[in-house]
Amino acid sequence: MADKKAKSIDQATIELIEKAAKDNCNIAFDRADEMKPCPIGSVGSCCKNCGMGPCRVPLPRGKEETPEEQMKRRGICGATAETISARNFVRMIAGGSAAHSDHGRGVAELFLAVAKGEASGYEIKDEQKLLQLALEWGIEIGDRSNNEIAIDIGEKALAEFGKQEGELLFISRAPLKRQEIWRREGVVPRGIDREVVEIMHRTHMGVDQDYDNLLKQGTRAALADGWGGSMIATELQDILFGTPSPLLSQVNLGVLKKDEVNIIIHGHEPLLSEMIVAAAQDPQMLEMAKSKGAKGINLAGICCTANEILMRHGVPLAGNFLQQELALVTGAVDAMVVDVQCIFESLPEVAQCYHTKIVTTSYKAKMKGATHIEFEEHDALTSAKEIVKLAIENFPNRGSNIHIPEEKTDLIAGFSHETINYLLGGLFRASYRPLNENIINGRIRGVAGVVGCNNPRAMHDEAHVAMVKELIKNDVLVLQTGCSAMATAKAGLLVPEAAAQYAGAGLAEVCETVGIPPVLHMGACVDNSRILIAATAAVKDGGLGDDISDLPVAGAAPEWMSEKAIAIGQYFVTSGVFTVFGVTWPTTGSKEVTDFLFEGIEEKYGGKWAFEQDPIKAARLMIEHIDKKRAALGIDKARERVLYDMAMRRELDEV
Ligand code: SF4
Ligand code: MSK
Repeated sequence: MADKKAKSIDQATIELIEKAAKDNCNIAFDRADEMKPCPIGSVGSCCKNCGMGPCRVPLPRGKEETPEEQMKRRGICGATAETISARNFVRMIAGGSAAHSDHGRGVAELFLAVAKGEASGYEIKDEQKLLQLALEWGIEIGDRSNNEIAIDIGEKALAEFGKQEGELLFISRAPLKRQEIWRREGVVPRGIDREVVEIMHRTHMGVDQDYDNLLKQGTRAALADGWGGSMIATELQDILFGTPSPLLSQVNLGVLKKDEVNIIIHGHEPLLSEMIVAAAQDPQMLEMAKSKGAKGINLAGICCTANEILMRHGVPLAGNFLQQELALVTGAVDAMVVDVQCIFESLPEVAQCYHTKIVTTSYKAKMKGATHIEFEEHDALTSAKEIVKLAIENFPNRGSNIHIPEEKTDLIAGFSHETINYLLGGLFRASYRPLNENIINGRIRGVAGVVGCNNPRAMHDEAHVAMVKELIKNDVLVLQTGCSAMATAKAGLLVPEAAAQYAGAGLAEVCETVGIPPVLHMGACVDNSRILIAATAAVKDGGLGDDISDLPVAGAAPEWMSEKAIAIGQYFVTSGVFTVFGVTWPTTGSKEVTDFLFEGIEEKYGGKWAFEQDPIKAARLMIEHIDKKRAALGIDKARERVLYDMAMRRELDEV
């Protein structure tokens, strides 16, 4: 059992929080203690969308509100608590979709530059995926070169952002029934930028004043993220940098090395970090490191940039979101390179307690107190070498106040949709059939996507680990991305041996037969689009209904904090997935809006939200939902027999 007073279940984190206190270094855990969340803003009841406000419309405490009282709860402009709550919620979706999608746009721009031969150092790594996408998008292949084909793909991908009319291209990947639902509800996204801009317009003072209509636009923008911007990012990154396949690496702050130059890569976009991986292996750089007394150059990652370079190069993970400051507190990080998203503005301040250089690399994300070395796509290797050099030169400045925790755990990552396909079906008959069959026969009860951040309002990593353990114990195969995958990796759940130790008998049998962990690391936050593809592949393989909402699947973000998590949750829900969030829920200031998101939305989209802070209870809600879907499919009886059926056991052995 975790010590309830501790701020984390992770020993490395606990040690470094203590060290930060000794070093008089203020970190997020301290700030969370010092500043409680605003009780009005946290439930979505504060509007500051114009200069007449901010207007606060909190629920009255301790008593049921009469309809008359409810009508009086309005902003100066007359906006109701419902409108204010829905506006705040969909603005979060706009923020999240914009972040993922602008990442996708950056990838598309680099992709096009590479195809045109204007970005030296990069090349197309996955030809098969390039050709598949060309076929899917109706781009001529013939005897054209890869670069010629890639130019057409890059242009088509970029046009998705500004498309004024029509449907996003990847919408056609969804099961047909799902596409019909979206068309019926009028939420098929047009251009990604258009959907985000329309949210900002409709939530401006005095525009859309119907919460249902606001949430509808929120759905359209969220779908533009999941089946648009994020999917474009994932697909083009795979073509450019290689589609991930399983590899072994390690996670936690123990991956830092006392006698090497430590460089941490943090953020979300792998464009420059791909080059930093190359620069860190450059013989000249290694020579320079040795001349400064270091034995080598050690790269490690934080947050989703880390997941990207882990999945493709096996670069170890230093830690997740709440460990970013703690990496500096070790005193052993010579440079931390950041790109965009999830980066604490406090990093330069924390770095001052030690010797670390903070390097910003995106013109979109600068910080006071950091060194800016801009990512130059036309000559990225030069920027990357400059950064590595800066870190090497800083190595001799390390003080003696160093503590690298011992904790580091093995993990297997790299489970792209393509890999799962091959692993289950074999190279020549790649398919989801074995997965579907094992779901139908009940060895696998269902599949859960557990994703998202850390949040210092909850014990670091506890909910991720407790929830995932409960799910796999109950034979639910878990797919993960983001900081959640790192949390469970630290707990030792991302190795094949975890199946025997933690999984239920049915899931363990399947994992042992295929040789996979019971928890599959699928990548970064934009790679939640891989989960949509995997779900669609399971539908298309047959036997589990004809829509994502028929599948025995569920989603969760037990320690979420970012607007991106809300966008992801909304596209999961409106793609037909029951999705549970922990920590806090941002619309509870309005009963109508919350009731709609928790119940009414299911009638329209077949998926719905839930909020549960207790990770075990949340896991049980997911399992209940999975069982309900199994019953609807008529496969609930198979599960009752599964542990007793020797013929089925023999059949599995023969796979
Ligand atoms: Fe207040 Fe309306 Fe202005 Fe919001 S838009 S701050 S509710 S007056
Ligand atoms: S990095 S969005 S804290 S998962 Fe993708 Fe982690 Fe959440 Fe950032």
